[in-house]
Amino acid sequence: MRAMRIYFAGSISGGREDVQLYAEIITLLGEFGTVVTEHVGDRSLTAETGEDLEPRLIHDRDLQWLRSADALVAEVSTPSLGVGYEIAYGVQLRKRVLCLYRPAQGRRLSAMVAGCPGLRLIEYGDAEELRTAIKHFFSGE
Ligand code: 6IA
Repeated sequence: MRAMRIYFAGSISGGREDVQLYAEIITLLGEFGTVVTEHVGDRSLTAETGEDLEPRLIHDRDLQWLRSADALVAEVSTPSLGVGYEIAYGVQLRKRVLCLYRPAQGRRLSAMVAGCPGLRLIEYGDAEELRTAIKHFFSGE
């Protein structure tokens, strides 16, 4: 049986404040399958420099990876147009979609994610809750 392919989505142009967290999530996801977007957790990929590729190439390549994936996991605490777009695309393709959100004072998750029936939204506060959320999602609970 081939390993599950997991597309991880996290903010790039939207801000890289959580990049360390993305790297930790990617490591956790590695226990359940192959993460096809490891670069999202790469510190050297910043909002300013980004990848030195044409936007069209990035768009087409990322959507191809998403089509080839079994599941989409998105960290949505830092708002990102690209992550929102990928979530919508994943939901349309009827992929399994997990959104991970860290509530904090002064921010509110977009209703387009919070109210979307085609995805699973889990709020977490610490690394333990994050680990449990991911484990439950992949064990089908
Ligand atoms: O709107 P954002 O940039 O925050 O969107 C982030 C999401 O879109 C991530 O989950 C990625 O899958 C995808 N994405 C956006 N930009 C890139 C990129 N280079 N390379 C790979 N995936 C990307 C960024 C270059 C840019 C800063 C000019």
